[in-house]
Amino acid sequence: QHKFWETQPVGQFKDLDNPNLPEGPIEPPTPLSEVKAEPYNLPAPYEWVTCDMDLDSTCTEVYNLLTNNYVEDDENMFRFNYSKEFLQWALRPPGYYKAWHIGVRVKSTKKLVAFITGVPARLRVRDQVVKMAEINFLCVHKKLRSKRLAPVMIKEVTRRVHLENIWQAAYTAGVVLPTPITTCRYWHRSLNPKKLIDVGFSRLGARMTMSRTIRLYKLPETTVTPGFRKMELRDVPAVTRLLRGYLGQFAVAPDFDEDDVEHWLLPIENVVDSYLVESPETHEVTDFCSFYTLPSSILNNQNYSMLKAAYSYYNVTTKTPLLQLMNDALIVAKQTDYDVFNALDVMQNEEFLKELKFGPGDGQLHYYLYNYRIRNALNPSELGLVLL
Ligand code: NHW
Ligand code: EN5
Repeated sequence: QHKFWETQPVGQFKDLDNPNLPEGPIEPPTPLSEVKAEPYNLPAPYEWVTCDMDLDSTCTEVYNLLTNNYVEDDENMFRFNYSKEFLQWALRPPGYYKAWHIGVRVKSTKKLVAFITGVPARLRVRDQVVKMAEINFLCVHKKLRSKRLAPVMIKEVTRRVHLENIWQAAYTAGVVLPTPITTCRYWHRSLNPKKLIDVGFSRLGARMTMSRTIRLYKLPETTVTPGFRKMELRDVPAVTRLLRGYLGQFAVAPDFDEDDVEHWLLPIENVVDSYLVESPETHEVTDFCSFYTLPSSILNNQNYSMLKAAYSYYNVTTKTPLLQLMNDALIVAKQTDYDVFNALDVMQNEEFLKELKFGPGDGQLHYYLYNYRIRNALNPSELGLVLL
């Protein structure tokens, strides 16, 4: 069934009903001298490369590989189109390792045909803070699929993570693997319903006309919360305090310090956006919301080639009702020309999804840990982690 995953230190399906297995690492670290010093063997035509994401030329090659070969929806109508600026942001957080940005090239032509990455992160699982790698952007060129290249790439990134004395990882996937710590659903809030319907992202509801649909999703021109503004560098300490206080309640969540918050949440145009509420009276930062920008290529449409999507990231309230804060997030996303605002049913998101007219999507997102067992699957609302 899973010839590769059965050999890996991950929760296995056969153990799902076993209540005696302890929570925590599945296997202990080995001495670094026992970590394989040489890269795994690739089929003869290919070679490993470390991708220097500082180089615009390398970034362009990675961008092109992903733009043409990365994740699609189940009907192959849309494909994620991460921008170069986004990739540079996602892959160079505080303390990142260049060696974890791994490419596979054709030896003879140097063409980039596969990619996988890790970035370091501290994740808290219940009361334990664990150093981990977040693995993302696994991609094999469409013409090289089903040749068991992915397991070699996963073993190679694992080896390079081990060399940094890190023994756990977190990752997400749209496919079911052994075994999810939780399974989330994507929800979608139409901002530009006419375009979404024209490109087949959504459908006109039963007994609905286009003009009724446009009216249904209409939003105010301006935000309503007094003191709502974009986050700035000077806000990093206050946002870190807010976020740390908030994420403490979830079973699995990142352990962010100020450097992490500066990197992951300070606005970068067309990459990540953060807004907060500064009390007009006390100047205290009381609430915070954020989203990242991930367009999708529209694969077979005469009129449009790109869908501009915002993805809900981390949101925290202490004073403003969450519904009102997220409505303001929708308003600024609409102002900045996004077509759709997406969110997972993680954290407290269920509190606003239905009320703010998000509808359930046809995609799921499964969350996984490598070499760390969790005794029972979590409810999505117990998860405080969003991966890009
Ligand atoms: S999820 C997005 C993954 N990328 C895509 O879906 C892009 C389009 N698809 C492809 O490029 C976000 C290929 O289909 C890929 C598979 C490359 C996906 N995760 O080479 P084979 C991430 O990037 C298993 C894990 O023949 P292929 C997260 C599959 O179950 N495993 O397939 C990445 C089978 O194993 P099994 C996946 O279609 C997390 C084997 O691969 C997978 O040519 C990585 C088949 O290989 C997936 N998304 O290439 C794990 N998709 O046992 C990190 C398939 O079932 C683990 N497979 O026989 C932690 C590592 C670090 C540890 C540190 C201590
Ligand atoms: C980890 N970093 O399936 C990424 N997207 O619902 C890897 N559906 O956009 C894992 N099929 O439902 C990625 N429209 C896993 C997700 C892969 C991409 C994916 C889904 C998520 C998606 C759209 C389009 C479907 C097109 C046909 C969808 C319905 C929207 C509608 C709006 C109005 C209210 C009801 C819902």
